[in-house]
Amino acid sequence: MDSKLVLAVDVFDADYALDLSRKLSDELFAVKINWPLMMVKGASIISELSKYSKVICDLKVADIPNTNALIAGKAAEMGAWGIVSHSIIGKDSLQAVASISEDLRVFSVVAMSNKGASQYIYPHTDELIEMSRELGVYGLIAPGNDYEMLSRIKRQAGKMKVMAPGVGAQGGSAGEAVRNGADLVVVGRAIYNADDPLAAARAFNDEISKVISLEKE
Ligand code: BMP
Repeated sequence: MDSKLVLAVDVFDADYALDLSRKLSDELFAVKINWPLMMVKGASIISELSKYSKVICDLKVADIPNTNALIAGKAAEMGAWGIVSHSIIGKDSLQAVASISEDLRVFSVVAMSNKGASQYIYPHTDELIEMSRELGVYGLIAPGNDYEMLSRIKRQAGKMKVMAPGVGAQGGSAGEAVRNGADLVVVGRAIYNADDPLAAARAFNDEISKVISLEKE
């Protein structure tokens, strides 16, 4: 299936993460792992999950270039399809991640879905997009619950893909996120905490498909 849905598997139970990724694989573009799962399972979870889906390592690397390169290098070695990096740390640090491997797509954080993002990141979003473009990154992280900011980022993204978390538990709607420019929609709790995660994932995909077909009309 040609899905735009990215499942955030922010759980501590690796068996549940693997089970969910296997059962939902047909509904997903990728699974996204973050520190909760990495902390209990280590980097081996990347290759385990890769059996079922593309894996995006949302480690939000935000360190000096050498440390960023060590982390991104390990993610690539374990088979990650993509990695999320902060960009506000500066060009040298983002470049260290971007130059690891052509097979490791970098998503650069240029805005976030939490309220506090408006304090320091939002005032620099336009510059961060420009810097990400210069470094040839694959994609940008934009808030799926702030449609004004999301569409502003999409307008400037050019070839870069826009991946939007903030949908479901954080109040954003998958349909509105896509209407406002999301190429990929991240959903975590609204799927992995659902009584029927497969049905929940299908419902998000239906919502997205409706918007896409309306846009085509
Ligand atoms: P949830 O759908 O349960 O709120 O999960 C969202 C996921 O996206 C989490 O992994 C979170 O760390 C991540 N995320 C986010 O919520 N907002 C951002 O701006 C960037 C993120 O990576």
